[in-house]
Amino acid sequence: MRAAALEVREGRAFCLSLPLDLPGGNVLNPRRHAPRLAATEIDGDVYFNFPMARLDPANSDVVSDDQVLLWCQYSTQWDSLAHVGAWFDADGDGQPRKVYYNGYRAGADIRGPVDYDGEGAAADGEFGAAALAVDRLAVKPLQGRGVLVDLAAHYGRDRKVVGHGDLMAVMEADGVTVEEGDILVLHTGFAELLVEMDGHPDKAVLDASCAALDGRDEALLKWISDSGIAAICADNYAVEAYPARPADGPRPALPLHHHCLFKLGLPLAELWYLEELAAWLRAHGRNRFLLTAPPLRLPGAVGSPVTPVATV
Ligand code: UVW
Repeated sequence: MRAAALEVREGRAFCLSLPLDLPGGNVLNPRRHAPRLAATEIDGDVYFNFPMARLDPANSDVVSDDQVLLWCQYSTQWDSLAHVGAWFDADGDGQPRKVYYNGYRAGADIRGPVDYDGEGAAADGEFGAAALAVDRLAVKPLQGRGVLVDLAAHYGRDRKVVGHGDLMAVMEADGVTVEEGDILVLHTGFAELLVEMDGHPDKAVLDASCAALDGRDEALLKWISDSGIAAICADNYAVEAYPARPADGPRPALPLHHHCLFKLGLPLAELWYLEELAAWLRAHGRNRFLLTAPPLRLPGAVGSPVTPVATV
């Protein structure tokens, strides 16, 4: 944390969030929708431009307040460790079970409304992650030294599945080093493309654009483990290329998520907006900054919107 604070030299801050109503529509991920805002109500009165004189003629106030239906991972977001688990023999009894990081169990700890495989369904009021929820990152709170790797500066907007060799080459060319505890931040240009699409994302163009990590590259996964980084944040859709490269036999569909969220306990963040920060860092020959990015302190949630702030 002290090392992160020492990166604050100019006292200038950058917002690393997209407007939370982007990408727009739901072609990027059909199960996620833009936030739906509405006014609050009480006793049939809508509290928007509400004249408080209706309660007492002497009142001069006018009040608006609102509510939101929020898909937690629609836009700029954190994925908690409760986001992706696996079938795994955590007890060593030869019986794979549905578990998450550190052996937390589907059903007992990560409580869903549907009993898919005998894990049990959450009773009323019990839904959500009783362990590993995203609010842990708010309580901590999530802050540290961000280190930006500017993949977009090297690959432009071409589709590029980035393996260990590619990442090392970009880092070496730009003089980037990461140390234990750093937060790796990957600029691919994907979020800028979304901004330009202005709420009407073209899935075919997005699928064929920008860099994404190769989750099937064992050397890359090993480097992530060995580097000791605390989290990976990217401006693209899933940090890793999805769908992943084909592989035979039983295997995770999201191999980088599996490695980071399930095996390492390393949170992932997606759809961050990095254009201005990346340009400023490049212009000033820097790649490190203080990153402050706590999610919502929303108990039980698996993911969360976030308004990350980089201070340089
Ligand atoms: C995918 O859905 C591919 O990734 P995530 O859930 O992490 O956004």
